[in-house]
Amino acid sequence: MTYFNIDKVAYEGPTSTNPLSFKYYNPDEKIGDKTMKEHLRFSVAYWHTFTADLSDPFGTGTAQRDWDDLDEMDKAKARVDAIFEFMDKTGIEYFCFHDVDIAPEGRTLAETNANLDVITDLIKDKMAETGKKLLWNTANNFTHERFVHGAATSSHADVFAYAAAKVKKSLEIAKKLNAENFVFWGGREGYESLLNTDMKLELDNLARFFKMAKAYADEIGFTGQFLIEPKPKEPTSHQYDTDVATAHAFLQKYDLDGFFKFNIEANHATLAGHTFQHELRYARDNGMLGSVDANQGHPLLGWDTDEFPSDVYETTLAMYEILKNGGLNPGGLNFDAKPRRTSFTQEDLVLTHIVGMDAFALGLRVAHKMIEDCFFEDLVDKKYASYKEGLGAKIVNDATSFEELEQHALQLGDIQLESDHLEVIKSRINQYILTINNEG
Ligand code: XUL
Ligand code: CO
Repeated sequence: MTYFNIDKVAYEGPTSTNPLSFKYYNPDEKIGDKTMKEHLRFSVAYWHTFTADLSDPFGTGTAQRDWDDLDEMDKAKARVDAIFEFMDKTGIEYFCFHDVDIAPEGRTLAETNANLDVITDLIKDKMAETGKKLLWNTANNFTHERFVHGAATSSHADVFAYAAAKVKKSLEIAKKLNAENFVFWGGREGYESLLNTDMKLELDNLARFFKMAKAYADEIGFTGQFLIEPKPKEPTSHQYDTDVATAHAFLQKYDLDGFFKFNIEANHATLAGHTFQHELRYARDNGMLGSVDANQGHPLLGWDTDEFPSDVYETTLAMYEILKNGGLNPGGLNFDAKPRRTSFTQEDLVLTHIVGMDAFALGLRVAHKMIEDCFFEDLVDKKYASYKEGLGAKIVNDATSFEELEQHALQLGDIQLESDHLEVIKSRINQYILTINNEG
C-alpha cells in the first residue's frame, strides 16, 4: 500500500515553483564543513503528522487519512508503514514519538505495554531496513484523566507511580530503538492555583522522579541525552519548566544539570514572552542547548499553534545560535508542527514539511554566511571593546574593587557612548537574507 503518491522530493533550487520540491534544502550540499543534512538533522513528529486529526478546542478533526477507518491496532500498524514511507519520500532521517502515539492504550498498563511491544518490534524492523533513526521518544503523562493533578507532581502517590512506570517503559523502548535522546515535557507538571498546592513538595518530587529516571537509564545502559522541554503555560496555568532559565535553576538546585540539556520549542519560547533566539542563546551560553522543536506561533493568537516554521528571519537567527553551538548533534530539528485545520489532505503532510525544511535550510545558508563574515561577532566586539583593556579588562578578570572603580569614576569627564545603529543592523540582515542565493 502506498500512502503518499509522489516521487521522492528533490532539490530544484530557489526558482522552482513546484510545491513538491525543495527550493533551499539540498541535503548533500556542503555548508562549511558539513552537509545540510548533517547540520539540520530533521525529524518528523509522530503525534502531529500521523496521530493528530487537526481538531481544535472549537471544532472536530478535519484530517483525511487512509487509516481513519481501521481499528486501533491496525491503525497503529498502518501508521508505522506510513511514517517510514514518508521519511523515505521527504528524505527526513529521524522521527520522534510519545508512547501513546505509536500504540493504543489498553485497559491496563500491562495491556498497553504489550501493545507497545508489538508496534516497537515493527518499528525496529523498519529502522533496520531503512536506516532511519529515532531522535527521541517520551512518555505522554498528560492526556489521560489520571494525570489531572499532574504526573511526577501529582498530589496522589499512585499517579506518581503510574507516571514512573510509563517513563520506565519508554526508557526501555528508547534503549530498544537506540534513541539518541529522551525528552521530558512536563505537560501537567504545574498548577492551576497555588491556593491548594504544595509547590515545594511537588518540585522536590519532580527532582526525585528525574533522579530515578536517570538511575534506571544507567541500569539498563541507555546512554541517550536527557532533555527537558520548557513551556510556561498550557495546559496548566503555571508550568514548572516555564522557560530555560527557570528550568536551569531547578536542575542546578537539585544537582541534575550534569545529565540534562534542553529541547527548545519556538512556540513555547514565545508563549513565555521570549524570542526563540533568547531561549536558544540562554541554553547555549550555559552549555545546555540540546535539541529543537521546530515550529512557530501565530503572532495574533496567544496559544501554542504549532505552525510549520516559514519565517526566514526567525530560522536565520535560530540557525545562527545552533551553528555557534557547534550544531545540535545528538539533538536535531524536530517538526513539532501541524498543518492548519484547513490543510487537511494527506499530501499537506508532505507540503508542510517541505516548507519547514526549506525555511531552516535558507536560515542555515544565511546564518553560515553571516558567521563567515563575522557579522554579529564584529558588532559585539566593537560594542564591548572597553572591556578589552585598562579598567574594563580588570573588571572581567575580577582584578578590581569598588574603591578602585570609585577612583576611576571620580576622574571621569563626560562618558563618550556610541549609538547602536540598531536599525542599520536590521537592514543589513535583510540584505543577507535577500541576496544569499546570488552569493551561492
Ligand atoms: C507540547 C509539546 C509536546 C512535546 C513532547 O506543547 O511540545 O508535544 O514536544 O511531549
Ligand atoms: Co514540543
